[in-house]
Amino acid sequence: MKKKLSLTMKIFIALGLGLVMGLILNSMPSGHVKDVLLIDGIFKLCGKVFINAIKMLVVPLVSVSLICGASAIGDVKKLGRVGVKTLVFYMMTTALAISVALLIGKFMNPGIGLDMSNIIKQEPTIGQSKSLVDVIIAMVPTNPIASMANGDMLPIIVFSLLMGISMALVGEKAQPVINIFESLNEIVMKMVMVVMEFAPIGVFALIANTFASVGLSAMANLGKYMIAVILALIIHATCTYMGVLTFVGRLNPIVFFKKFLPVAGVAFSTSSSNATLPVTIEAVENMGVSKNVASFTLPLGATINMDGTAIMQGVACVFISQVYGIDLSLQALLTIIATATLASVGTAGVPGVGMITLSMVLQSVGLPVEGIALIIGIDRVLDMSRTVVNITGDSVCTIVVAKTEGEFDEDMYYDQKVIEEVL
Ligand code: DAS
Repeated sequence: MKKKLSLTMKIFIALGLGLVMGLILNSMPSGHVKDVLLIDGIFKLCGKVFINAIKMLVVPLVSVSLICGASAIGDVKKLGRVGVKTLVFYMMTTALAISVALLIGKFMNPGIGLDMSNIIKQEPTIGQSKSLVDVIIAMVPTNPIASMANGDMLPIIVFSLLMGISMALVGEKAQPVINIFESLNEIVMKMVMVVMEFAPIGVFALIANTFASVGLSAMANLGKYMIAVILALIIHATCTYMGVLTFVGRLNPIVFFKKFLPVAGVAFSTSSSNATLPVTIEAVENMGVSKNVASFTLPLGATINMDGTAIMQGVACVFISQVYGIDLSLQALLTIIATATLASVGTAGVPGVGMITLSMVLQSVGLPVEGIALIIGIDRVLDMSRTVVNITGDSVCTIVVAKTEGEFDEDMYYDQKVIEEVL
């Protein structure tokens, strides 16, 4: 029976065909077929429709998933000490992840040399005309519906978090509404998957259009972008997580990484934290974490903790700002850190979700969402890599929190078989 091509394979094929088509068009002289029928016609139509579909999902995805996420963790009393510790750990490592990404992006300058500013000029709305006080005031919406209608992401995040936490604090009486939002969250996740099914068409059109305009020169910049993301992922996974295991957990990190390899393989191949969750829970319990901690903190992490995704978003913001010739002020960088950290709170771990929340982070600092067209073609490879970092962060935080709570069997972590192999 003919094996169905996976979406990942279809996107890779679309990427290759779009690249070839774009380079052929770039080498051709201007003409009616090239410019009107293809570039301004078919490719622009398919590319813009796909980008619009991604932008269409931002407000429902972020607001519904944040309300669900916050209602699940909102009642601090119910959450307990373990939950609060885990939450603090997750938020801190995500903020650190995106800071590392912004530094690597500023150091490598992946977007310098590729000028797309003639295609679109958009000044960032944050950090240029507003003081930090104004930015913070603007985060609290006077009319949340208007904020949703205008796609003002920071006020939407604040309102959604407050609503979710309030639902948790109301308790039983809010349960019918919580159930509705949980159903809505499933529906929105399905909408993400439906839109991502059209990714091959969108990627082909966007890549063909981009390379028809800028030619091979974009290859070097996209290569630098990929290297910057992967470098930041490696730095975060090794320095941050090894440091946390060594200095906070007082554990040998090599043992962890050795035992975690099979889980990393599942995450890489599925590009989904949610799909990897059963394997993650089993591996972490085999490393000595008690079932009741692992079965709470890991599903929580698969939803609210996405260090790898935050890293991609940090580098992508720098890349897109450079490509469009837009300087990011310190306030814009701080807004990116806040938005990407908060945005990851409710976003479930499914393939491609990072691209959708990226459009939200871009909007929060007024960067052109159209910049996604440049990187969406290669995003699948990066999605596989960053999903590995996402679940690694969940697991490292879980182990350290379990150890500080006395819910950890160190003998299981250092079981003899592993020591002989590793040390
Ligand atoms: N694929 C997502 C995950 O499962 C991450 C992302 O899309 O950025 O964690």
